[in-house]
Amino acid sequence: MSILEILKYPDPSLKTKAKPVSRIDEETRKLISVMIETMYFARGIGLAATQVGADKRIAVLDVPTEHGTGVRGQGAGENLIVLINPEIVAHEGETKYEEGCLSVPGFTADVKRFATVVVKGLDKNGKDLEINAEELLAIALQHEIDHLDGILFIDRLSKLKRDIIKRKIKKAIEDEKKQL
Ligand code: QAP
Ligand code: CO
Repeated sequence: MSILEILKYPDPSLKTKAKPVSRIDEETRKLISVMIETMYFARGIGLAATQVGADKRIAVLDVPTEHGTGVRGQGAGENLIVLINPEIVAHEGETKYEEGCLSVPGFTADVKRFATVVVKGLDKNGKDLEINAEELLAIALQHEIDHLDGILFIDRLSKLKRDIIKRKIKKAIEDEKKQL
């Protein structure tokens, strides 16, 4: 078991645009396995390498769905997805969902996203992967790909809402410091 620290807003490393993985070597495989352990330990449904300070385009997700993800046999969890170098290649519609993030603990906000996405990438073995996603999985994929581009869900809010939530988060961090 190996758990990594999850970086929290306003850590500047969260703004990093992560670099594509060119080779799935031992180091990449190790990173993937600790990311999966870290996501489950933190009770998250998605985690991007950027959130653990790794400059690589890797995301892990385990989104609960009624019908499953359509991507099976990848790992331990029925819905576990390991995505390397993911890209949105098609999208449709628009939806709004109250998102949270392990890097912005305790805060949520309504974020506008594409309703459906087609995401291409590689699985943990370097095999081509294409995911047709809707509902929560579509949202989670967009949220995680954003992380790999250095974007947090709060960056997707209107300037007014963003400024309000950023002020609240900074206030909460200050209050937490005073408690010590
Ligand atoms: C990304 O988010 C996501 O504030 C994954 O106190 C977000 O796992 C996918 C979490 C929205 C789909 C929709 C957040 C846990 C977990 C918190 C997460 C918290 C504890 C967030
Ligand atoms: Co997040």
